[in-house]
Amino acid sequence: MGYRVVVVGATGNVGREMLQILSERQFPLDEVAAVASSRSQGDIIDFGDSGEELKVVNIDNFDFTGWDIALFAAGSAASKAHAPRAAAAGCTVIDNSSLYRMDPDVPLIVPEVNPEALAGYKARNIIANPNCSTAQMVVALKPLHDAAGIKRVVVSTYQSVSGSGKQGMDELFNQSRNIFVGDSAESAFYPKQIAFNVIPHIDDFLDDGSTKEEWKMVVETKKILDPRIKVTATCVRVPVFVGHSESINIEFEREIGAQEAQDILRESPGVMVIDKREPGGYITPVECVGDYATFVSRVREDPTVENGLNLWCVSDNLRKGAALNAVQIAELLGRKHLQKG
Ligand code: 11C
Repeated sequence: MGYRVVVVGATGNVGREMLQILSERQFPLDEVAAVASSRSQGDIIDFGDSGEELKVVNIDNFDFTGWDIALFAAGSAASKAHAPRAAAAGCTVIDNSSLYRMDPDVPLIVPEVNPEALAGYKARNIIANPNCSTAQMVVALKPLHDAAGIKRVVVSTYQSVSGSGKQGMDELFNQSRNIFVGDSAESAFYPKQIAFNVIPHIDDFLDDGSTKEEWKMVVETKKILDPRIKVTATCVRVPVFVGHSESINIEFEREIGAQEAQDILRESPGVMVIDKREPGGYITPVECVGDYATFVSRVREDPTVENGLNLWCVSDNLRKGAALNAVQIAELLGRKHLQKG
């Protein structure tokens, strides 16, 4: 006996990836529903590579009664409108939006990092999935924190356009082509030109001059990993289609060498170390697309602070940063709390 699973936002970048990952990981399913806004009602979409097709159902008419798990990937407004009624109908919500992440009654889970926090999910019957840039960073930080105690993290991100959805991907594609053939480089979606450029601005500005994306990395890392860790972030959009990269500087309580950190990371769940210290002996975003791992390269000591390390971290933002993490939460939920059969 399997689960009845709903994917909300099934026609978007992350929703499609959720269907693909449910199918490729052979999640034990009795039934899967593809749900989206009225605009997509009746569309036929693939259930991953399974060969099965799904007819998209309008979220406004969808009754969550009798469904076990809903993976929401339709943005905060849709989560606000529909997640509470799904949860109240007995369908456990795993929400990919930022809406519930900092709610003290909603666990914010990365299965490799804080699976024990899932125990509190029944308070609201909602579980939150972190921001993509946070998810990959905490997977790399957790084993190092266990080994030497992280005091402070300084992170700069290089985030792909797929993080901002299809419109971002379309703008990078069209603008690159237009510039190449000598047409206008006008931006309609991003605040500045994204093709052949970088933009130090993701999400809204806050009063202190940081952006909401940077704030999310700070508060989500504290909630998932350890509230004592100090984090400061600069988040930058780069002209890459898929794959977020991060340059991370870490200050530890105790001494930890680069070799020791590499050895620890090699043994850690969800991490893949590629660090040959030669041309090409590191990972770049194009190589991580379609993969489950959080890749770590360029591990080296930072002699400018006591017990400091630098590393480079890359992951598929649509997978570990979103859809894969959500499906892993569903798997954990099934194993620990919603056993079937
Ligand atoms: C980006 N990290 O790359 C964002 C996308 O809070 O879930 C995910 C936003 C979020 O633009």
